Amino acid sequence: MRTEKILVTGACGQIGTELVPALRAKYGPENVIASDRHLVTADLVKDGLYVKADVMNPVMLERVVNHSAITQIYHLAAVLSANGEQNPRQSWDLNMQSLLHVLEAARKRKHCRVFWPSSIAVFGKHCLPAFCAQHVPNQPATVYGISKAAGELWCQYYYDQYGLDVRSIRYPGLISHSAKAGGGTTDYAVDIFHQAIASGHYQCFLADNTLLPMLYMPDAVRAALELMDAPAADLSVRTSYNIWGLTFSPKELAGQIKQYLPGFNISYTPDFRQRIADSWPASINGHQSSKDWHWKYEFGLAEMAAEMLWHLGDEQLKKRVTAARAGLAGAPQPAGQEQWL
Ligand code: AKB
Repeated sequence: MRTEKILVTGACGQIGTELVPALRAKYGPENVIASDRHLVTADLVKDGLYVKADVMNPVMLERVVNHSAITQIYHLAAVLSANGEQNPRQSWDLNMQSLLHVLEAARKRKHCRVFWPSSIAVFGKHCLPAFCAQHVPNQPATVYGISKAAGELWCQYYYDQYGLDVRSIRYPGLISHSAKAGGGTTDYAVDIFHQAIASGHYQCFLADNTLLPMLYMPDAVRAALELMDAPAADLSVRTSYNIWGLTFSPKELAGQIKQYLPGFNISYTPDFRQRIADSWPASINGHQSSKDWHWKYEFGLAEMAAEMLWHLGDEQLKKRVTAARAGLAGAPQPAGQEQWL
């Protein structure tokens, strides 16, 4: 079995902060290079290899890939949906150029597998609002979504033309306790926990009943690892896979938080991000990923909210969450969304 040598770009972002430790645990810290364009002093540097590298510089990227004989690249660097709308041209350039640089570096290196996160932002107004299927005409409404939709086609192209083993997931909103959200439309689902604990109040930038697909970060990280481990012959999608996950609204999430912080209150002041959220489906159909690589998420809304509060809370809140969860042990769990079909 060959030793995998892994490069992660955009490693200091929301996904990288949890994916890099998972990769280091799986492949050994000596085999995983975290990289970002900012030199950071976080655990990513302390706990393993780190290079300061800009994915917009193809020469530098290829030097790292060749010098370390990289066999897998996780290309995470991107500008997300809300930030992207502030500077569309710059976001397009970063999202597209960096992907093309990575695909080229991997193609030239040969036998180098690529993981690239796409997003539910590829979906647009002509998609079904619920259980949006894998293959639909997608007309994204944001520059981020346009760059992800185009990127998916580039992945398919590199697979078809050069046999490049590139794999991708259309991530929904991701919720993590160890990394702040990074400029997306689903950020509220992370910020709400920080504000609930810090001040007992959250002013939400989406309307109370806005349903969006979401996933807890440990599930998102596991999905990337499982897809990258799947036998190539089993994969029928080389653009990007829909995956099953959660669906909830700000009001429903606030209700979960109130169970542990009864004084918590939320107000709603929708801003420009409401238009983006309204262009996305409330849920997606992940049937193909379950079929091809057996994807199943573990964390439901209640488990995710309890875990978030436990990780972010003080000793008192931790105790309250632990006690409440112990009381629930053995109780029937709510059905996963795929069972509603
Ligand atoms: C965003 O809100 O832009 C991202 C995403 C859904 O891809 N979290």
